[in-house]
Amino acid sequence: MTESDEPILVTRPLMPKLENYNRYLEDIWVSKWLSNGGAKHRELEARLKEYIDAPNISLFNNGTTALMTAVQSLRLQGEVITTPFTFPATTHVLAWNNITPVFCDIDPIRLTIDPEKIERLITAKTTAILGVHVYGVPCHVDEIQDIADRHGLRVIYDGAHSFTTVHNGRPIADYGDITMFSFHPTKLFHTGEGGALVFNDSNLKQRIEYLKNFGIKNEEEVLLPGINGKMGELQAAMGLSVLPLVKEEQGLRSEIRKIYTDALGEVKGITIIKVPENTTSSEQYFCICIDEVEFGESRDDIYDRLKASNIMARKYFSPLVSEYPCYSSLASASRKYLPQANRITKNVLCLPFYGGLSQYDINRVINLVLLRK
Ligand code: T4K
Repeated sequence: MTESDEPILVTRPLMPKLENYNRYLEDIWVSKWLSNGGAKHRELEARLKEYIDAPNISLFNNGTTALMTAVQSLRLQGEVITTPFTFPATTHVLAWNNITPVFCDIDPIRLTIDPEKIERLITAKTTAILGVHVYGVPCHVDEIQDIADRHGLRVIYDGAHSFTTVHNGRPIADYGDITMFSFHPTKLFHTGEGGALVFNDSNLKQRIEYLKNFGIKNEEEVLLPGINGKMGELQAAMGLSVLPLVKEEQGLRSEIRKIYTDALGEVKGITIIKVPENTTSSEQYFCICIDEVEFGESRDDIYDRLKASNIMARKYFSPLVSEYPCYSSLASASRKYLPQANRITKNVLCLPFYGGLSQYDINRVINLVLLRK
Protein backbone atom coordinates (compact mmCIF):
# COMPACT_ATOMS: atom_id res chain seq x y z
CA MET A 1 0.00 0.00 0.00
CA THR A 2 2.38 2.68 -1.17
CA GLU A 3 1.82 5.75 -3.23
CA SER A 4 2.62 5.24 -6.89
CA ASP A 5 3.36 7.76 -9.65
CA GLU A 6 0.86 6.04 -11.93
CA PRO A 7 -2.34 8.00 -12.44
CA ILE A 8 -5.42 6.53 -10.81
CA LEU A 9 -8.05 6.16 -13.51
CA VAL A 10 -11.81 5.94 -13.24
CA THR A 11 -11.69 2.30 -14.25
CA ARG A 12 -9.23 -0.37 -15.43
CA PRO A 13 -10.08 -3.37 -17.58
CA LEU A 14 -10.07 -6.86 -16.12
CA MET A 15 -6.94 -8.47 -17.56
CA PRO A 16 -6.91 -12.26 -17.73
CA LYS A 17 -3.66 -14.16 -17.23
CA LEU A 18 -1.84 -13.95 -20.54
CA GLU A 19 -1.36 -17.72 -20.62
CA ASN A 20 -5.13 -18.19 -20.39
CA TYR A 21 -5.72 -15.89 -23.34
CA ASN A 22 -2.87 -17.57 -25.22
CA ARG A 23 -4.52 -20.95 -24.81
CA TYR A 24 -7.50 -19.67 -26.78
CA LEU A 25 -5.22 -18.02 -29.31
CA GLU A 26 -3.43 -21.32 -29.97
CA ASP A 27 -6.74 -22.91 -31.01
CA ILE A 28 -7.48 -19.92 -33.24
CA TRP A 29 -4.03 -20.16 -34.86
CA VAL A 30 -4.53 -23.81 -35.66
CA SER A 31 -8.03 -23.27 -37.03
CA LYS A 32 -7.04 -20.23 -39.17
CA TRP A 33 -10.57 -18.99 -38.44
CA LEU A 34 -10.66 -15.36 -37.29
CA SER A 35 -14.22 -14.12 -37.73
CA ASN A 36 -17.69 -14.81 -39.19
CA GLY A 37 -19.20 -16.91 -36.44
CA GLY A 38 -16.15 -19.01 -35.50
CA ALA A 39 -15.83 -21.55 -32.70
CA LYS A 40 -14.85 -19.01 -30.01
CA HIS A 41 -17.75 -16.76 -30.99
CA ARG A 42 -20.14 -19.69 -30.69
CA GLU A 43 -18.67 -20.73 -27.36
CA LEU A 44 -18.85 -17.22 -25.89
CA GLU A 45 -22.41 -16.73 -27.11
CA ALA A 46 -23.46 -19.97 -25.43
CA ARG A 47 -21.61 -19.14 -22.18
CA LEU A 48 -23.06 -15.63 -21.96
CA LYS A 49 -26.57 -16.86 -22.70
CA GLU A 50 -26.28 -19.07 -19.64
CA TYR A 51 -24.40 -16.54 -17.51
CA ILE A 52 -27.08 -13.85 -17.76
CA ASP A 53 -29.99 -16.20 -18.36
CA ALA A 54 -30.72 -14.69 -21.77
CA PRO A 55 -33.46 -16.21 -23.93
CA ASN A 56 -31.72 -14.95 -27.10
CA ILE A 57 -28.37 -13.25 -27.57
CA SER A 58 -26.38 -11.95 -30.55
CA LEU A 59 -22.78 -10.80 -30.17
CA PHE A 60 -21.42 -7.67 -31.88
CA ASN A 61 -18.11 -5.93 -32.53
CA ASN A 62 -19.16 -3.07 -30.20
CA GLY A 63 -22.18 -1.80 -28.30
CA THR A 64 -22.88 1.07 -30.71
CA THR A 65 -23.26 -1.18 -33.77
CA ALA A 66 -25.39 -3.48 -31.65
CA LEU A 67 -27.73 -0.61 -30.72
CA MET A 68 -27.89 0.58 -34.35
CA THR A 69 -28.88 -2.93 -35.35
CA ALA A 70 -31.48 -3.12 -32.58
CA VAL A 71 -33.16 -0.01 -33.98
CA GLN A 72 -33.05 -1.47 -37.52
CA SER A 73 -34.33 -4.84 -36.40
CA LEU A 74 -37.52 -3.28 -34.98
CA ARG A 75 -37.91 -1.09 -38.11
CA LEU A 76 -38.14 2.04 -35.98
CA GLN A 77 -38.59 5.41 -37.64
CA GLY A 78 -39.96 8.90 -36.95
CA GLU A 79 -39.29 9.93 -33.36
CA VAL A 80 -37.88 8.04 -30.39
CA ILE A 81 -38.14 9.36 -26.83
CA THR A 82 -34.83 9.11 -25.02
CA THR A 83 -32.63 10.60 -22.31
CA PRO A 84 -30.07 13.39 -22.73
CA PHE A 85 -28.07 12.02 -19.77
CA THR A 86 -26.00 9.43 -21.59
CA PHE A 87 -22.92 8.68 -23.68
CA PRO A 88 -23.07 10.12 -27.24
CA ALA A 89 -23.59 6.67 -28.78
CA THR A 90 -27.18 6.31 -27.50
CA THR A 91 -28.45 9.33 -29.42
CA HIS A 92 -26.11 9.06 -32.42
CA VAL A 93 -27.57 5.63 -33.12
CA LEU A 94 -30.96 7.27 -33.66
CA ALA A 95 -29.49 9.97 -35.90
CA TRP A 96 -27.69 7.30 -37.99
CA ASN A 97 -31.07 5.64 -38.47
CA ASN A 98 -32.68 8.92 -39.60
CA ILE A 99 -34.77 9.06 -36.43
CA THR A 100 -35.36 12.28 -34.50
CA PRO A 101 -34.39 11.94 -30.84
CA VAL A 102 -36.91 13.50 -28.46
CA PHE A 103 -35.25 14.29 -25.15
CA CYS A 104 -37.08 13.56 -21.91
CA ASP A 105 -35.92 14.77 -18.50
CA ILE A 106 -34.50 12.36 -15.92
CA ASP A 107 -35.44 11.13 -12.48
CA PRO A 108 -33.05 12.97 -10.12
CA ILE A 109 -32.60 9.87 -7.92
CA ARG A 110 -31.84 7.14 -10.47
CA LEU A 111 -30.66 9.53 -13.22
CA THR A 112 -32.63 7.45 -15.74
CA ILE A 113 -35.46 8.66 -18.01
CA ASP A 114 -38.39 10.01 -15.95
CA PRO A 115 -41.51 7.99 -16.82
CA GLU A 116 -43.77 10.78 -15.56
CA LYS A 117 -42.50 13.05 -18.33
CA ILE A 118 -42.59 10.58 -21.22
CA GLU A 119 -46.28 10.60 -22.16
CA ARG A 120 -46.48 14.31 -22.93
CA LEU A 121 -43.72 13.85 -25.55
CA ILE A 122 -45.56 11.16 -27.53
CA THR A 123 -46.76 12.27 -30.98
CA ALA A 124 -48.13 10.45 -34.03
CA LYS A 125 -44.51 9.97 -35.14
CA THR A 126 -43.27 8.29 -31.96
CA THR A 127 -42.26 4.65 -32.47
CA ALA A 128 -40.24 3.78 -29.36
CA ILE A 129 -38.75 4.69 -26.00
CA LEU A 130 -34.98 4.29 -25.65
CA GLY A 131 -33.92 4.27 -21.98
CA VAL A 132 -30.44 3.96 -20.51
CA HIS A 133 -29.71 1.98 -17.34
CA VAL A 134 -27.26 4.65 -16.18
CA TYR A 135 -24.25 3.21 -14.23
CA GLY A 136 -26.19 -0.09 -14.19
CA VAL A 137 -29.12 1.42 -12.24
CA PRO A 138 -32.32 0.14 -13.86
CA CYS A 139 -34.77 2.51 -15.53
CA HIS A 140 -38.34 2.52 -14.17
CA VAL A 141 -38.95 -0.49 -16.37
CA ASP A 142 -42.53 -1.33 -15.32
CA GLU A 143 -43.82 2.23 -15.73
CA ILE A 144 -42.07 2.53 -19.10
CA GLN A 145 -43.59 -0.74 -20.32
CA ASP A 146 -47.06 0.41 -19.23
CA ILE A 147 -46.68 3.61 -21.26
CA ALA A 148 -45.35 1.68 -24.27
CA ASP A 149 -48.24 -0.80 -24.10
CA ARG A 150 -50.82 1.96 -23.87
CA HIS A 151 -49.40 3.73 -26.93
CA GLY A 152 -48.21 0.78 -29.03
CA LEU A 153 -44.53 1.72 -28.72
CA ARG A 154 -41.40 -0.42 -28.67
CA VAL A 155 -38.93 -0.27 -25.79
CA ILE A 156 -35.18 -0.52 -26.25
CA TYR A 157 -32.70 -0.31 -23.42
CA ASP A 158 -29.13 0.87 -23.70
CA GLY A 159 -27.78 -1.42 -21.02
CA ALA A 160 -24.12 -0.61 -21.81
CA HIS A 161 -23.41 -0.42 -18.04
CA SER A 162 -25.77 -3.07 -16.80
CA PHE A 163 -24.29 -6.49 -17.65
CA THR A 164 -25.49 -8.83 -14.83
CA THR A 165 -27.87 -6.30 -13.22
CA VAL A 166 -30.89 -8.11 -11.77
CA HIS A 167 -34.06 -6.17 -10.94
CA ASN A 168 -37.04 -7.56 -9.02
CA GLY A 169 -35.67 -11.06 -9.50
CA ARG A 170 -35.43 -10.72 -13.28
CA PRO A 171 -32.28 -10.26 -15.39
CA ILE A 172 -32.27 -6.69 -16.63
CA ALA A 173 -32.51 -7.74 -20.28
CA ASP A 174 -35.85 -9.39 -19.54
CA TYR A 175 -37.37 -5.90 -19.68
CA GLY A 176 -38.24 -4.17 -22.95
CA ASP A 177 -38.01 -5.52 -26.50
CA ILE A 178 -34.22 -5.46 -26.81
CA THR A 179 -31.34 -4.63 -24.46
CA MET A 180 -27.83 -3.72 -25.58
CA PHE A 181 -24.74 -4.53 -23.51
CA SER A 182 -21.33 -2.99 -24.20
CA PHE A 183 -18.22 -5.14 -23.81
CA HIS A 184 -15.77 -2.23 -24.16
CA PRO A 185 -12.61 -2.49 -21.96
CA THR A 186 -14.09 0.09 -19.59
CA LYS A 187 -16.95 -2.30 -18.83
CA LEU A 188 -17.08 -4.84 -16.02
CA PHE A 189 -17.10 -7.70 -18.54
CA HIS A 190 -15.29 -6.96 -21.80
CA THR A 191 -14.07 -8.49 -25.02
CA GLY A 192 -11.50 -5.77 -25.86
CA GLU A 193 -14.23 -4.11 -27.94
CA GLY A 194 -17.62 -5.73 -28.23
CA GLY A 195 -21.26 -5.79 -27.37
CA ALA A 196 -24.44 -7.83 -27.49
CA LEU A 197 -28.16 -7.66 -28.00
CA VAL A 198 -30.44 -9.68 -25.73
CA PHE A 199 -34.14 -10.09 -26.53
CA ASN A 200 -37.15 -12.23 -25.62
CA ASP A 201 -38.71 -12.61 -29.08
CA SER A 202 -36.82 -15.45 -30.77
CA ASN A 203 -38.31 -14.40 -34.12
CA LEU A 204 -35.92 -11.44 -34.02
CA LYS A 205 -32.82 -13.62 -33.92
CA GLN A 206 -32.63 -14.41 -37.63
CA ARG A 207 -33.23 -10.79 -38.66
CA ILE A 208 -30.57 -9.51 -36.25
CA GLU A 209 -28.09 -12.12 -37.52
CA TYR A 210 -28.73 -11.05 -41.13
CA LEU A 211 -28.49 -7.36 -40.25
CA LYS A 212 -25.12 -7.75 -38.55
CA ASN A 213 -23.67 -9.70 -41.50
CA PHE A 214 -24.46 -7.45 -44.49
CA GLY A 215 -27.91 -9.04 -44.85
CA ILE A 216 -26.28 -12.15 -46.35
CA LYS A 217 -28.42 -15.28 -46.31
CA ASN A 218 -26.14 -17.43 -48.44
CA GLU A 219 -23.74 -17.11 -51.38
CA GLU A 220 -26.61 -16.41 -53.76
CA GLU A 221 -28.89 -14.20 -51.65
CA VAL A 222 -28.56 -10.88 -49.80
CA LEU A 223 -31.85 -10.07 -48.14
CA LEU A 224 -31.38 -6.80 -46.25
CA PRO A 225 -29.20 -3.67 -46.20
CA GLY A 226 -27.12 -5.02 -43.34
CA ILE A 227 -23.90 -3.82 -41.77
CA ASN A 228 -20.72 -5.49 -40.49
CA GLY A 229 -21.43 -5.91 -36.78
CA LYS A 230 -19.69 -9.24 -36.25
CA MET A 231 -17.55 -10.01 -33.23
CA GLY A 232 -14.22 -11.57 -34.25
CA GLU A 233 -12.51 -14.60 -32.75
CA LEU A 234 -9.80 -12.59 -30.94
CA GLN A 235 -12.50 -10.56 -29.19
CA ALA A 236 -14.48 -13.70 -28.33
CA ALA A 237 -11.31 -15.32 -26.93
CA MET A 238 -10.79 -12.28 -24.71
CA GLY A 239 -14.37 -12.60 -23.49
CA LEU A 240 -13.90 -16.30 -22.70
CA SER A 241 -10.78 -15.44 -20.68
CA VAL A 242 -12.41 -12.53 -18.82
CA LEU A 243 -15.78 -14.08 -17.97
CA PRO A 244 -14.49 -16.35 -15.17
CA LEU A 245 -13.03 -13.26 -13.43
CA VAL A 246 -16.24 -11.21 -13.34
CA LYS A 247 -17.76 -12.51 -10.09
CA GLU A 248 -14.62 -11.89 -8.02
CA GLU A 249 -14.23 -8.42 -9.53
CA GLN A 250 -17.84 -7.59 -8.63
CA GLY A 251 -17.19 -8.72 -5.06
CA LEU A 252 -14.15 -6.45 -4.79
CA ARG A 253 -16.10 -3.54 -6.25
CA SER A 254 -18.96 -3.99 -3.78
CA GLU A 255 -16.42 -3.79 -0.95
CA ILE A 256 -15.08 -0.55 -2.41
CA ARG A 257 -18.66 0.73 -2.80
CA LYS A 258 -19.13 0.09 0.91
CA ILE A 259 -15.93 1.92 1.89
CA TYR A 260 -16.84 4.95 -0.22
CA THR A 261 -20.43 4.88 1.07
CA ASP A 262 -19.33 4.69 4.72
CA ALA A 263 -16.97 7.63 4.24
CA LEU A 264 -19.11 9.88 2.02
CA GLY A 265 -22.71 8.79 2.56
CA GLU A 266 -23.45 11.09 5.50
CA VAL A 267 -21.56 14.13 4.24
CA LYS A 268 -23.77 17.20 3.79
CA GLY A 269 -23.95 18.13 0.11
CA ILE A 270 -22.88 14.73 -1.21
CA THR A 271 -25.49 12.32 -2.57
CA ILE A 272 -24.41 8.84 -3.56
CA ILE A 273 -26.16 7.36 -6.59
CA LYS A 274 -27.57 4.28 -4.90
CA VAL A 275 -28.53 0.89 -6.20
CA PRO A 276 -32.35 0.79 -5.88
CA GLU A 277 -34.11 -1.77 -3.69
CA ASN A 278 -34.63 -5.24 -5.15
CA THR A 279 -31.69 -4.70 -7.48
CA THR A 280 -28.36 -6.45 -7.77
CA SER A 281 -25.92 -3.98 -9.22
CA SER A 282 -23.55 -4.63 -12.10
CA GLU A 283 -21.00 -2.60 -10.06
CA GLN A 284 -20.03 -0.64 -13.17
CA TYR A 285 -19.44 2.81 -11.66
CA PHE A 286 -19.50 4.57 -8.29
CA CYS A 287 -20.89 8.08 -8.65
CA ILE A 288 -21.68 10.98 -6.39
CA CYS A 289 -23.65 14.20 -6.86
CA ILE A 290 -22.39 17.40 -5.29
CA ASP A 291 -24.72 20.14 -4.12
CA GLU A 292 -22.44 23.17 -4.36
CA VAL A 293 -24.33 25.26 -1.82
CA GLU A 294 -24.53 22.54 0.82
CA PHE A 295 -21.05 21.12 0.27
CA GLY A 296 -19.42 24.52 -0.07
CA GLU A 297 -17.60 23.57 -3.26
CA SER A 298 -18.60 22.58 -6.77
CA ARG A 299 -18.20 19.23 -8.52
CA ASP A 300 -15.55 20.86 -10.71
CA ASP A 301 -13.56 21.98 -7.64
CA ILE A 302 -13.40 18.36 -6.49
CA TYR A 303 -12.63 17.08 -9.98
CA ASP A 304 -9.77 19.58 -10.33
CA ARG A 305 -8.31 18.75 -6.91
CA LEU A 306 -8.32 15.03 -7.67
CA LYS A 307 -6.77 15.68 -11.07
CA ALA A 308 -3.99 17.79 -9.53
CA SER A 309 -3.14 14.68 -7.49
CA ASN A 310 -3.14 12.48 -10.61
CA ILE A 311 -6.55 10.99 -9.84
CA MET A 312 -8.74 10.98 -12.93
CA ALA A 313 -12.38 10.95 -11.82
CA ARG A 314 -14.82 11.39 -14.72
CA LYS A 315 -17.86 13.58 -15.31
CA TYR A 316 -20.11 10.93 -16.83
CA PHE A 317 -22.25 12.37 -18.40
CA SER A 318 -21.29 15.94 -18.98
CA PRO A 319 -22.10 17.78 -21.21
CA LEU A 320 -25.62 16.52 -21.85
CA VAL A 321 -26.23 15.09 -25.31
CA SER A 322 -28.97 17.72 -25.76
CA GLU A 323 -26.24 20.39 -25.55
CA TYR A 324 -24.19 18.98 -28.46
CA PRO A 325 -24.37 21.32 -31.48
CA CYS A 326 -25.88 18.52 -33.59
CA TYR A 327 -28.91 18.25 -31.27
CA SER A 328 -29.18 21.56 -29.40
CA SER A 329 -31.58 23.14 -31.91
CA LEU A 330 -34.20 20.42 -31.37
CA ALA A 331 -37.23 21.75 -29.48
CA SER A 332 -36.92 18.96 -26.87
CA ALA A 333 -33.30 19.96 -26.18
CA SER A 334 -34.36 23.25 -24.60
CA ARG A 335 -33.07 23.58 -21.03
CA LYS A 336 -36.50 24.60 -19.80
CA TYR A 337 -37.79 21.08 -20.53
CA LEU A 338 -34.80 19.29 -18.99
CA PRO A 339 -34.28 20.95 -15.60
CA GLN A 340 -33.15 17.85 -13.69
CA ALA A 341 -30.76 16.64 -16.38
CA ASN A 342 -29.24 20.14 -16.66
CA ARG A 343 -28.76 20.32 -12.89
CA ILE A 344 -27.39 16.80 -12.43
CA THR A 345 -24.91 17.03 -15.30
CA LYS A 346 -23.11 19.87 -13.46
CA ASN A 347 -22.96 17.94 -10.19
CA VAL A 348 -22.15 14.34 -11.00
CA LEU A 349 -18.75 12.72 -10.57
CA CYS A 350 -17.68 9.10 -11.06
CA LEU A 351 -14.88 8.14 -8.69
CA PRO A 352 -12.17 5.56 -9.42
CA PHE A 353 -13.82 2.17 -9.07
CA TYR A 354 -12.20 -1.15 -9.93
CA GLY A 355 -11.10 -4.20 -8.00
CA GLY A 356 -7.38 -3.46 -8.24
CA LEU A 357 -7.72 -0.14 -6.39
CA SER A 358 -5.68 -0.31 -3.17
CA GLN A 359 -7.02 0.70 0.25
CA TYR A 360 -4.36 3.39 0.25
CA ASP A 361 -5.64 4.87 -3.01
CA ILE A 362 -9.28 4.60 -1.94
CA ASN A 363 -8.40 6.60 1.19
CA ARG A 364 -6.57 9.19 -0.91
CA VAL A 365 -9.63 9.64 -3.09
CA ILE A 366 -11.88 10.00 -0.05
CA ASN A 367 -9.56 12.45 1.71
CA LEU A 368 -9.18 14.59 -1.38
CA VAL A 369 -12.94 14.69 -1.96
CA LEU A 370 -13.45 15.87 1.62
CA LEU A 371 -10.48 18.27 1.73
CA ARG A 372 -12.32 21.50 1.06
CA LYS A 373 -10.39 24.58 -0.04
N1 T4K B 1 -24.14 3.67 -24.32
C1 T4K B 1 -23.59 4.03 -23.15
C2 T4K B 1 -24.47 4.48 -22.03
C3 T4K B 1 -22.19 4.00 -22.99
O1 T4K B 1 -21.64 4.38 -21.82
C4 T4K B 1 -21.39 3.55 -24.07
C5 T4K B 1 -19.96 3.52 -23.92
C6 T4K B 1 -22.03 3.14 -25.26
C7 T4K B 1 -23.41 3.23 -25.35
C8 T4K B 1 -21.26 2.66 -26.44
O2 T4K B 1 -20.75 1.35 -26.25
P1 T4K B 1 -19.41 0.90 -27.10
O3 T4K B 1 -19.73 1.14 -28.55
O4 T4K B 1 -18.26 1.73 -26.60
O5 T4K B 1 -19.29 -0.58 -26.78
C9 T4K B 1 -15.46 5.26 -22.39
C10 T4K B 1 -15.69 4.11 -23.35
O6 T4K B 1 -14.89 4.26 -24.53
C11 T4K B 1 -17.12 3.94 -23.74
O7 T4K B 1 -17.24 2.62 -24.27
C12 T4K B 1 -18.03 4.05 -22.55
N2 T4K B 1 -19.41 4.01 -22.89
C13 T4K B 1 -17.76 5.35 -21.81
C14 T4K B 1 -18.63 5.53 -20.59
O8 T4K B 1 -16.41 5.34 -21.38
P2 T4K B 1 -14.29 7.54 -22.69
O9 T4K B 1 -14.30 8.55 -23.77
O10 T4K B 1 -14.51 7.99 -21.30
O11 T4K B 1 -12.98 6.60 -22.79
P3 T4K B 1 -11.49 6.82 -22.23
O12 T4K B 1 -10.56 6.39 -23.31
O13 T4K B 1 -11.34 8.18 -21.69
O14 T4K B 1 -11.39 5.74 -21.08
C15 T4K B 1 -11.99 5.88 -19.80
C16 T4K B 1 -11.02 5.41 -18.74
O15 T4K B 1 -10.76 4.01 -18.88
C17 T4K B 1 -9.70 6.12 -18.81
O16 T4K B 1 -9.45 6.63 -17.52
C18 T4K B 1 -8.68 5.07 -19.16
C19 T4K B 1 -9.35 3.74 -18.85
N3 T4K B 1 -9.04 2.76 -19.90
C20 T4K B 1 -9.60 2.90 -21.12
C21 T4K B 1 -9.34 1.99 -22.12
C22 T4K B 1 -9.95 2.15 -23.49
C23 T4K B 1 -8.17 1.73 -19.62
O17 T4K B 1 -7.64 1.64 -18.50
N4 T4K B 1 -7.92 0.81 -20.62
C24 T4K B 1 -8.47 0.90 -21.86
O18 T4K B 1 -8.22 0.02 -22.71
O19 T4K B 1 -15.40 6.48 -23.08
